[in-house]
Amino acid sequence: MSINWYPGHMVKAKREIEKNLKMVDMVLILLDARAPFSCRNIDLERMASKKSIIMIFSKVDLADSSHTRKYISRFQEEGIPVGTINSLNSRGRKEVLQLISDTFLEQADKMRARGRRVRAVRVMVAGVPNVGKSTFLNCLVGKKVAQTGAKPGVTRGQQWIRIRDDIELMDTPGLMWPKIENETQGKKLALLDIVGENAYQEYEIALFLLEVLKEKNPDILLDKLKIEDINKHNEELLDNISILRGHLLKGGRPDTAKTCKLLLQDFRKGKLGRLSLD
Ligand SMILES: Nc1nc2c(ncn2[C@@H]2O[C@H](COP(=O)(O)OP(=O)(O)OP(=O)(O)O)[C@@H](O)[C@H]2O)c(=O)[nH]1
Ligand SMILES: [Mg+2]
Repeated sequence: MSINWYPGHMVKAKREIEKNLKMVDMVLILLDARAPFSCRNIDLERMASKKSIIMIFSKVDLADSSHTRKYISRFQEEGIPVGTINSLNSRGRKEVLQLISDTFLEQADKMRARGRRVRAVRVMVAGVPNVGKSTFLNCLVGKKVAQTGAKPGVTRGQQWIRIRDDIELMDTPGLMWPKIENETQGKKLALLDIVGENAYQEYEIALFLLEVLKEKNPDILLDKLKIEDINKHNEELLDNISILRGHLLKGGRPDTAKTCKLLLQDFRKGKLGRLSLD
């Protein structure tokens, strides 16, 4: 199965970002902390290369902390300023704001050197679908602003939200198109609910999840999913889970479709525990 997802509105998303880039000093790219490399889009990074770029791992509460630390080092080795946030409880908010102003310092110095007045840094938040852009924006602003932005048919000027004296945010986050380079990455993005559900089959993605669990965190299979023997084919494990959870069709056959759906849901809500994919 190859996951190929690039619906029409992603073309529009790209154009929108191109247009909005002209108005900002900095692009803050949100990446899912569970798979930050898979969420990256080199095309966007190229488009934004004349601006400052910082990357923030979202949903850090759902990721495995030891992996998060490793991913952070790898981004830093590339010279990318990086931070983390849990937008649901605002943990990391202060650090993100500090990272924004620190990153802008160099640009501000250049402005000063050219005799220009240094104004507040203008930041656009961008990220793939469902990565947490709206929640993040609301968290930074401290009240609900996102969601109200997208009104089809209503054209209006860009709004800026002042977060601090030195930071202004574009009120609508940029929808970034996922760039899928290979099958595994596509499956990760499907698992994270980043590609639309019409691009994959839940069965395949549930099998992929079981494979990842076997490899990275068998304790989840043993303790959370109560599987006794994990050394079986994934298809068989799935049947075991159906039976354990009582997902059965008439005649007692496992209701695989139901199990897949609920398994994916549980993972996405963090009910299986913290898990990193990259
Ligand atoms: N656990 C956890 N969930 C989060 C976090 N941030 C966002 N979410 C959840 O992720 C889901 C998507 O969040 P949104 O803010 O709507 O994401 P978005 O990027 O704006 O999505 P689109 O506008 O559809 O592209 C929601 O269910 C949020 O509650 C976080 O830091 N931790
Ligand atoms: Mg949104």
